[in-house]
Amino acid sequence: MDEKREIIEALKLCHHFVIISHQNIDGDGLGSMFATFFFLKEMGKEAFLVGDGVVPYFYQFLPGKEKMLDLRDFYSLDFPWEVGVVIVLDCSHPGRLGRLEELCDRAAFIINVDHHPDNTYFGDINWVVPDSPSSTFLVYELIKEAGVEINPEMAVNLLAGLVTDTGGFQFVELDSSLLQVVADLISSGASLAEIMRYAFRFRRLEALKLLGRALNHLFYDEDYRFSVIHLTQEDFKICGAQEEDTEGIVDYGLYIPGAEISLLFKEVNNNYFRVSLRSQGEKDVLPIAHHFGGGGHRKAAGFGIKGDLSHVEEEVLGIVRKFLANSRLVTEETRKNSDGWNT
Ligand SMILES: [Mn+2]
Repeated sequence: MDEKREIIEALKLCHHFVIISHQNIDGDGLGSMFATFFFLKEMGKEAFLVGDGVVPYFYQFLPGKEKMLDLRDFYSLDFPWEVGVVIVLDCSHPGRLGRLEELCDRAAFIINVDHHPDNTYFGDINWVVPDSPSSTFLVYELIKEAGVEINPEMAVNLLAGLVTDTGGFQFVELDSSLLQVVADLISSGASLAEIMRYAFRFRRLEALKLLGRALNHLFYDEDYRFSVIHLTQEDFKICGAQEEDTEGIVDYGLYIPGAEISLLFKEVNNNYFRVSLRSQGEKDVLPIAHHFGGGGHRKAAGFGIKGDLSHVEEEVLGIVRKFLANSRLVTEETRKNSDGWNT
């Protein structure tokens, strides 16, 4: 039996579910959680959405967000059962769950559905498909396989995950089979224009001011073809901005013709930086993230690092240059070899 069928059998068999996703939640994490919640409701099950932190304001339009419980609210519920089945979505390993990790420790059974290539297979059932454009795409397949009709609440969430994780279908080839899934979700009640607007253009003034500062700081290394943007605590303070206001800023580094990698340093606490990495073309940024103890995808990854800005930048950029020099050597080597073969 494949994992998809196994999951459906487990869902049929059990009655109570806890649904969680990674900390610093994004559109795919939320979309997967909410769509799974409405799917389980449709199956007549009891499900709880448990979160760590607030839902960013530009994702508040997603149906289901009002059902989200904080961990403390969840524990204060008078529930007649222990933490039974925990469904973990869009999360490569329990360490990325933050405070929610303890739900995994208490779980009798863990269902792990994800598309991160560095997933650690921490569940009792692990359905991990690195080629999948989003985790909501997997939830979509699950709902289809179960023969449950997709209602508008599910459709909006499923499409939102797909749209946000692919940068509005810019980081993935929108082929006819994927377009058919999009069409199916639209005919089930999702509006692509609405999702696009909230995900990419619905930004408060503080976020736009922060974007302005970020672009002013942008540095481009012509030799190695990467961009660097940093945002310090001072930048956040001056703009009255929060970490959620950095959404999408790292992508601007890739606008420069020839840029292969973009880095964003966010000082989220004094001398603690969260670093976002993006790439386009053939470059894989996951090894850089792994080098610093982080994770993610080949074209979108991240990690955390302590220190003051100049030291942190020096250390990280040193590794980035080394990595790019190596990967260029490899490319040149391949070209030489292939020339050799051709002549
Ligand atoms: Mn995802």
